[in-house]
Amino acid sequence: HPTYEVAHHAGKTTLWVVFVLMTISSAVFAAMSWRVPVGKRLYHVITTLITIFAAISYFAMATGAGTSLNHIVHRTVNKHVPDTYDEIYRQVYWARYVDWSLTTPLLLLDLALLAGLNGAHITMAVIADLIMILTGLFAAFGTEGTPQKWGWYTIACVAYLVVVWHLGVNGRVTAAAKGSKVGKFFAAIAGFTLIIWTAYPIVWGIADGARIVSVDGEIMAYAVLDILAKPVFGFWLLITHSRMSATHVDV
Ligand code: RET
Repeated sequence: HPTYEVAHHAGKTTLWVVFVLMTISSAVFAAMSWRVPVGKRLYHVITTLITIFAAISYFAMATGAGTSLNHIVHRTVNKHVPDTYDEIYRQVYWARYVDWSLTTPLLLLDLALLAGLNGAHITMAVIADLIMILTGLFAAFGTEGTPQKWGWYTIACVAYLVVVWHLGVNGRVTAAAKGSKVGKFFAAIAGFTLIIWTAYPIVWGIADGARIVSVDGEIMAYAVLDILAKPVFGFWLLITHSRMSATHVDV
């Protein structure tokens, strides 16, 4: 008798709510971009695309697409009786990884432009980020009880550290060189990003990984994080950009 770990009413409702919030945010960001000259719209364009991609991905998930059942055979070893096997099917929303593979590089680009990071650092950060998301996807479908699942997860965490290194360490230095206002703003918004982003592998570990949290719980946790990482981050960046001329980029 296999067990099914799938989304129920609370999870599905949450997906629709986030779809609506991402759509509204996209419209507001687009409207904000029309109020500034084209030459000052780079952050607006990047930030609007981020919430548009998220809205598309949430539409897919809310309508029951972008998901598949991961087949798990869980072995319990007991030396006094024969081993027992539990068969589990857990819903994995792979649409998230499609979303993240497009939106996390764009979020990094926002931060990299703000910091004035050079091309070498931007390329390394974006590619390490892509490796993190793709190996995270492999982890999500990796076979339990073999080194696959947590092996991929470990590789993804190493890639994440590379991202943190480029943005957190090098970005801080170049941002501070743009003046103390930009330096302080970068430290604040990059610090916020670091906290939010670090919560993703933790949620993954206890929900997808260890399966301690239900699929509904997982949907709600990612919903809160996605709203902080995209719309809240975006409003903070665009409003500060409009008030702080030193954040301007000539690209
Ligand atoms: C995974 C699992 C493997 C280990 C690591 C992960 C990191 C994911 C991150 C995701 C960030 C997503 C954002 C979405 C925006 O809405 C893939 C969960 C390290 C950092 C910011």
